[in-house]
Amino acid sequence: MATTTATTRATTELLERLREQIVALDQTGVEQTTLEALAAGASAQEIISGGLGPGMEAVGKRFEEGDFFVPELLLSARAMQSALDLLRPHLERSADTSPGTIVLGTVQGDVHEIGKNIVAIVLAADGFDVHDLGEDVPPQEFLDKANELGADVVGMSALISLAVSKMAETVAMLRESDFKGRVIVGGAALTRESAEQIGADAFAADAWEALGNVRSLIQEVAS
Ligand code: B12
Repeated sequence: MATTTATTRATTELLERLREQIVALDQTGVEQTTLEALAAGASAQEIISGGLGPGMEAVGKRFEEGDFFVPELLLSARAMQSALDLLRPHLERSADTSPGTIVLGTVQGDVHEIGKNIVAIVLAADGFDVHDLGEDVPPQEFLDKANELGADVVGMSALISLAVSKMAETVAMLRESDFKGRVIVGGAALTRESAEQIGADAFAADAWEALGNVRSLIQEVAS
């Protein structure tokens, strides 16, 4: 019991340090602390949800307040991305057969990719066949890939408000086509309400909610 408490305290401190190091744009520190947190028994999910993610939120706040500019955003994103590379092997594929095919991307006009990349890693770790189209993806590309692969689910990310209209356009194009699957959306520019308004089947606030929702959507498609 005493050991568990000590481990939890160590993890909490490491996650706090990770948040600070993201804001300090300290890539080497972020990498070291990520490895330390894994060694201390923290899961990849805890490290992302409790350390890296909140660190990026704090960076966003600094940007809003005028303390940070685009170069700082880029440096924080680079630190986050290299931590994700370290975590990837700890979210290894858990199934031999794929429960479904997902086409994923950030919509046209938006280059934010980190959140979408986390969703891709988490879904792939659960065995899904994930086709990541990258960022700034035009509606037609989502449509072509989804139909070519007979995708079960199309997942789209948007972080800038201006890109939400492109997402709506993509959903409309998918609905008008032969696409028989479901659509899930996410990213800081969306809410549950706006996701519904643009005609998506589901919304997720983070990658783990995305996983649960994708599983349910796939069941719907299969039945
Ligand atoms: C890092 C960053 C950048 C980096 C991105 C680097 C990269 N390679 O991705 C760079 C420097 C490129 C950048 C550029 C810009 N940015 Co920026 N950026 C950010 C910042 C600080 C963090 C984003 C991030 O990575 N968050 C961490 C991840 C883990 O969180 P997440 O993306 O929300 O993802 C989670 C969930 O949302 C969900 N999710 C995400 N995608 C999906 C998809 C699906 C299918 C599902 C189910 C779930 C899901 O799961 C994820 C994991 O749990 C945000 C601030 C913020 N609070 O979001 C601003 C922010 C998004 N940026 C902003 C702006 C304004 C810009 C610029 C216009 C700045 C400029 N003047 O040039 C440009 C836009 C360029 C463009 N056309 O896209 C604004 C957007 C405002 C708005 N509402 O429109 C924000 C909100 C900052 C702010 N507070 O003003 N940015």
